[in-house]
This record gives sequence, C-alpha cells and structure tokens, in this order.
Amino acid sequence: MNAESHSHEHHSHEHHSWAEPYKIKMVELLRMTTRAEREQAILEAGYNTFLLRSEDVYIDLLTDSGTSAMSDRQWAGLMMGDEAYSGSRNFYHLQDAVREFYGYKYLVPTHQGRGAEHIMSKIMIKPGDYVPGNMYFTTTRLHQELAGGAFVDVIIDEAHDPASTHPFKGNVDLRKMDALVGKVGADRIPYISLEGCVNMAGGQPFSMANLRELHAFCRRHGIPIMLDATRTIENAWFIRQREEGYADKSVRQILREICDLTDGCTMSAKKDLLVNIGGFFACNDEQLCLKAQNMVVVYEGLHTYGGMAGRDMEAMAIGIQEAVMEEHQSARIGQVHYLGRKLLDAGVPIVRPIGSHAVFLDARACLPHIDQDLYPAQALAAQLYIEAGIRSMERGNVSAGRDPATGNNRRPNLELVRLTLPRRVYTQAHMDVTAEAVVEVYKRRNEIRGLKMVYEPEYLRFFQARFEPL
Ligand code: P61
Repeated sequence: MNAESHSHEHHSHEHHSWAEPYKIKMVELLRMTTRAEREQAILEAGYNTFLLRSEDVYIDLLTDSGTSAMSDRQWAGLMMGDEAYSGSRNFYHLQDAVREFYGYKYLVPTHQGRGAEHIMSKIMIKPGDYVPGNMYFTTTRLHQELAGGAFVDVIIDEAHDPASTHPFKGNVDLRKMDALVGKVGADRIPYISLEGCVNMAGGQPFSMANLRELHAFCRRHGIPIMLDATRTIENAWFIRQREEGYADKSVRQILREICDLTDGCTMSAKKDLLVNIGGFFACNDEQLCLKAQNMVVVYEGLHTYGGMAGRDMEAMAIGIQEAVMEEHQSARIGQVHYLGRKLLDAGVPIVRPIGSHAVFLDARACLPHIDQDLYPAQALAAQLYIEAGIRSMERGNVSAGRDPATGNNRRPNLELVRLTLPRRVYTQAHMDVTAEAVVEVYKRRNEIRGLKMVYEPEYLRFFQARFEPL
C-alpha cells in the first residue's frame, strides 16, 4: 500500500474517535448455533446464504436493505399512519420531505426500489435503446432489459480493479459516454442511470466534479440523468470527506447539490432512509410524472401510496431527516471502516478504498485455485457461515448472471463477498468477532473447494440458485 492512499483511508477516523449518536432502548436476542447445525443448515440451503433461515444466523451481514433499526421517533410515526386509500396525510409529509431534502418536485411512491425501476424503465425505455450506467445493479439492469433496452457500463476502469485506491471509483468515464453517443446516437439513449456509492463496485462514491462534467455533457446531448438515489446520502458524506471545497458544506447541502444536477430518481428507501420497506420514483418533469402515476396504479397501488402503508411513508419521512445528520453518517460509515481496517491490518484482501455500506472480500485474490465458473465467492460466503454463523452475500459470477447474447456466465472482474452492515444494529464488538472469523477462514483458504450450480432460476438467479460442493 502506498503512503498516500494509506493516509487517505486513515484520514477521517483515526485521529478522533466517533461514537454512535444514539443509545439502545430495545434489543433482540441473538442465537449462536453449533458448527454441526450450521453445516446442516447450509447444506439444506443449497450453499446459498439467501436460502438460510435467519434463525440459523448469528451475525447477519447479508444486506443493509430493510435491516436497519428505526428510531423511537420513527416507531412513533408508525402510530400516526393515516391508512386512507387515497390522499393519506403521510403521503404529503413524505412529499414535503422529498421536496425539501432531495429537491424533486413530483413523488410517486412504490413498494421498494425495483418497483420504481420497473415503472421508470417502462415509461422511459423503448425497445432497441441503450441505457448507460456507472456499473450494473442486478434489478436495475434486469428491468432495463425487460423493457427492451441494453445496459452499457460507463464507469471508470478503476472501479473494476479491487486494488485501485481511486477516491471516487463511482465516477462516470466521459469518454465512454462520448463513444456510446457517437456509436448509437443520443436519441437512442433515453437516460443515464447514475448510482451513488456504487453497490457492485464496493460502495464507491462519485465526485461532484464528475457529476458536473456529466451534467454538462448530458445537457449538450439532451440526455436526462436519472439518479439511483438508494445510497446518495452516503455518497454526499464521502464528497464532504474527500472532495476539495466540500469540508465545510453539510451532507444536506451536498445532497441537494447532487439532486439539482439530475432530472429524477428511483429510490430503494430500505437503505439510506432507515426504513424496513419502501421506495419511490421522483422527477421534475410533469409529463413524466403523469406517466409514472398512471403506471403505478397498474403495478403498485394508488399514486398516493404505491404499495406502502401510510405508516411506512411516515417512518420514511422521518428517516430522511435522520439520515442527513452528520453524526449518523460518521458513525455508520465509521463502523464499516472499522471492520475494513481490521481486515486490511490482518492482510485479508478487500476492495479498496473501503466503501459506504459494506466490506467486500476479494474472493478472486483469496481463492486463486478456484475457477470462476466454480463460484469462489459463493464458496467463501458458505465457509464463513459454517465457521462463525456470519451471513454474507456473493457478489461475483453468480450475481452477474449470463450474457443474454452468448448465454455464458459473465465472469466479472470483481468476484466478491459482501459483509454488509445494517444501520444502527450491531456494535463494535460484533465487528471484532466478525473480523476474527474472517481471518480464521482466510488462514484456511487453501482447503476451500469450488461449487457446482445444480439449480438455476431464469431471473436474478443468485437469490434462489442451489449448489453442491465438488
Ligand atoms: C442490497 F442481492 N439492494 O444491496 P429494492 N438499487 C440499488 C440497490 O442496492 C438495490 C436496488 C436498487 C439490495 C437488495 C438486493 O441483487 C440484489 O428495494 C443500488 O431491493 O427493490 C437493492 O431495491 C433495488 C439484494 C437487491 C441483492 C438485489 O442488498
């Protein structure tokens, strides 16, 4: 590791400690299993951590999606649910919060992120279109393809290299955008999908400078920028930490500055917004909003609830206010970095820089003896569960799926295991236990064998695929 990147990663957390900006009012007991029980459980789950029962999991780092702890204020919000079929008071609270913090004029609620992606893809993409994005996300790309579009990756090359310490690996490569416009023409590009803290790249942010350049480029060519706003508040926090000129701006200001450079968004509120369910589509264009409102009644629910209960919309409106608090983000991302540093110090290969919501193990570097079509990351996730009851998620060849043109596995450069931290749920001691377990598995990495896929569903196969050990 070179000195510069080392100090960069240390910068924000080593010189002064952070503490959780809350205290604990209610707890949920955890159950530890025996190794024999876990071997049986993972066998029954077809070596797929998605198929484990949560009761058989000790520390659940499968995802940060819908797994965060709500505050007492959010729980109080649930009691204020106005469950009218239409025109619920909570919808208007949520619309006010989205207008205030994100700045988009029109809000169309959905049951979660993929509901919004479905609607946006249907109303914006025509068959034969190309949809550029800063790396694919599983559900996002699938909805683009189901609408007849083709996803085109326009993220910078560094994002595909787990060892690159570029501080903004979520940036768009403007040359790739330019090449796409040159090849297919701007009229076959309905929008660019821009994600903050790019999930599949390791939770890597884009910079404001890059977004400003992208905005100028897209204005010139008449291409809208549609934000995947799922983890944009975490992205804003990184801009504040890392980008020149932003240290004195608030996360809240930076969030608005990001959104003001975009035309609309899809949102999975189950991440940044500290709720267990929910999402939305938002935009500034009235015609687009009318189309989305019309589509939402077909697939989700009336345009003032879109698949959510009134109480869920209230909890989300409160969650937005809590998510932009500096002390929340500093503890949230600080905890991810605490775990990541422990693994780096122990010599475990992880994606660098450490990202927003998870620590990603580099399974390709850990298990060079396992061919990618024998799913090394899937095998490593299963082994970590057997070792310590810790549940993680494969983010590699299984997640990437097959290329629709050739039918072959995509074999992505990133073959990762994601240790994802729910917000406000686990303690620093849980991180210590997790790090010890990962180091233990890493020491015995040469004993780990690959897996054979024995059941493969057609869509989003990683959720339900089954494997057998070789
Ligand atoms: C996750 F294994 N993420 O990270 P929905 N955009 C982005 C997401 O991260 C996201 C959605 C849209 C999940 C849940 C999940 O391959 C998987 O509310 C950046 O989940 O519908 C979701 O939002 C979709 C896990 C989704 C996966 C797809 O754990």
